[in-house]
Amino acid sequence: MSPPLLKPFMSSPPTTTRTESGAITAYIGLGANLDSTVGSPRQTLFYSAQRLARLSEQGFRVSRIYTSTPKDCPPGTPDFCNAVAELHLVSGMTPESLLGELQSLEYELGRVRSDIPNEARALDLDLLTFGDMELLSEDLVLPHPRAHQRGFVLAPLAELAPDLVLPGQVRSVTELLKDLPYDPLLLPVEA
Ligand code: PH2
Ligand code: MG
Ligand code: MG
Repeated sequence: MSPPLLKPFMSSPPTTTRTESGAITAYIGLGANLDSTVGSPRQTLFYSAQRLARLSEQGFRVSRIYTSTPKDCPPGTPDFCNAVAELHLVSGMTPESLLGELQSLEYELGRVRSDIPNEARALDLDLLTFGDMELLSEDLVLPHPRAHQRGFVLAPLAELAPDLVLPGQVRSVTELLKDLPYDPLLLPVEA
């Protein structure tokens, strides 16, 4: 019998800074502009936040829900609801495993993948940051490559972490937000 094949050498995975308690903080962007299996975009974001809270092992925060004008979307795209959630991960969760969780939840709530870029969707869950990790792989780019240019990400993110400097940026999310073009729709939804 030939000896078992040796596993190919794997370089150690990228590490990221943990908070004092040992947790990694991840921010997730939530977006919806079609009804899902649980209801309207607002109901979908509310429900999704509750589901995301289960993945967070040390506290959980979510921003208010904002309305926002569709950015880089096909003509006629409905307005969006957006929010950002903050998770603290202590176990062996990796960016890839977290991404898998986000994609399963999108699918469960009725997300249908299409080839049309930025088509209307029941739920979009984007991994914005995973600690201070910078990653460029086929499946995942960290931080999210357009997070720093998008008001619908920065406004809810600034509620949770106004002084956060996204990896690779020099200005805080609050400073970045100030310089973006005005979006009259970008407002928190009344409770
Ligand atoms: N998501 C996109 C593209 N454009 N525009 C708004 N306002 N909100 C989004 O969540 C959004 C978008 C791609 O995922
Ligand atoms: Mg997105
Ligand atoms: Mg997405």
